[in-house]
Amino acid sequence: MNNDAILNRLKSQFSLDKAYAKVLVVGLGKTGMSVAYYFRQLGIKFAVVDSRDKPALNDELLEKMPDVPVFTGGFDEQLFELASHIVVSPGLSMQEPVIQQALARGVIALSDIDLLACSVNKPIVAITGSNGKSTVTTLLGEMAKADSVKVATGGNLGTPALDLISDEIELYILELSSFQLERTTQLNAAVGTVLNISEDHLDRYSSMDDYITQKRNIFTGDGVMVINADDTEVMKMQEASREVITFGLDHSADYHIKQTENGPFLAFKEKKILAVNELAILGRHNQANALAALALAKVVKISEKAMCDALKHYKGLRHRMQFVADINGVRWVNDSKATNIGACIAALQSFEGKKIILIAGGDAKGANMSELLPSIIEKVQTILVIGKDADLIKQAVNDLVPVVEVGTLKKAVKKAKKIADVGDIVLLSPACASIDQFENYKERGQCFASEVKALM
Ligand code: UMA
Ligand code: ADP
Repeated sequence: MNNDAILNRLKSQFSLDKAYAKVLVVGLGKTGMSVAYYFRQLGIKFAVVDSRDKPALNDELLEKMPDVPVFTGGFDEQLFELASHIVVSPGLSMQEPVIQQALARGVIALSDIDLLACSVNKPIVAITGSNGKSTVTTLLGEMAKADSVKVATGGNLGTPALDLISDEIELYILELSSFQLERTTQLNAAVGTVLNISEDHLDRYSSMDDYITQKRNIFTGDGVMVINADDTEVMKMQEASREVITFGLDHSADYHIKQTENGPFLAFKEKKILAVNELAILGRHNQANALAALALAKVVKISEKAMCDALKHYKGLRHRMQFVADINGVRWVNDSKATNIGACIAALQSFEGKKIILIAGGDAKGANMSELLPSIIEKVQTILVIGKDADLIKQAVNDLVPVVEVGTLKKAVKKAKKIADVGDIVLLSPACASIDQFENYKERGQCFASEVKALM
């Protein structure tokens, strides 16, 4: 789309008139920087504010746009009082008092995702859920590439949505977090999905209902809804006036697993698509992810051959159920991205028997750890707990399975080495965020992998 067309849309959808708008970009991380480039390209004036003394991308902004006013080290109320529009980064809660006061005064809040939706006229696929977002986003991206579609994938995945915009792109695939969705009002994706709902980010939301309400925003508009038939909360999101496609492992669904004499198949209604044993990604939860990706791909008209090619080759992302090493018959698996309970349960359920030595703990983000208990009792022989909320896991397990408080990941690896026997699996699947002890889940996963490799 050309700049004039985008400016017209911004004016009609958000009353954002280049001549009069006083835009405040709130937050100077990756998102804030992408918003700055976007407004600069459209010739819209703006200021930037960040509560941190030295925000992540301050130097880049100063270098690339030295004329842009930047305010750091706090949120000055007066600055917000001058604004007609605010674009708030996902890392910031919309409950910040200055933001709430601005909204009460009638300031218009929009997100980078709203801006993207205003600025492209190619289909957008929008993917959210408590778990599986990155896997489904990248898998669908591989399906599109296998069909020679010029595709851009990003959002919460890493590349900010606005940095994806290019005239060449034929399809946008966005991974969206509840933080991004909570401030997005005009998405209107061609197709959207909520993959699943389990407890997460309860340090940011007042209740599960609040969290679920934000997730539901993915369906704003009139696009096709891809719904997980196994998830009662997601099932409730269906709208009678909309086209709905379902997927599920346990309940009747359009995309499901069909048992045949040649084994289980991914199937659409009666039609077999691909044998489950041809999937390159492993674990039952990944069968659900594959079904969701098939449903989304069908809506955006990706050929079935391309879908199957991708499913046969896509091996998944790092730090998600990643095999690290087999040392003297003990398998070590890195699932550092399991930052909530649902992901940890999925990991535990991916293994047969009761052979897992589980390394878990970190920042529980307000979650109730006792939900892990049934899977722990079924699958885990010993738990090594680490991090800030180690005690929450210990209390939840209540001696029903041996728990050892090791404190750090390095110590956990050493302890696991001592107690593991041939045939055991040492699984890092923390059910918690990493930020109490690491920069992020990647650093945690790398630490695990290097400690394990040092044992070889
Ligand atoms: N912050 C301040 N003051 C500010 C602005 C930010 O203290 O004025 C803090 C935030 O509280 C947060 C950090 O700075 O701790 C980063 O926040 P941000 O909004 O500036 O982050 P960005 O660099 O813009 O990255 C964001 C997403 N980050 C978050 O949602 C926290 C990235 O998702 C996303 O990849 C990126 O936009 C591009 O779309 C990361 C993430 O952790 C991977 N997501 C959460 C998750 O997956 O669980 C939701
Ligand atoms: P997200 O982007 O939503 O965090 P990822 O694909 O990065 O999702 O996976 C995060 C964690 O969730 C990993 O531990 C992974 O094994 C697990 N996971 C992936 N898909 C599912 C699913 N459908 N249900 C439960 N857990 C899942």
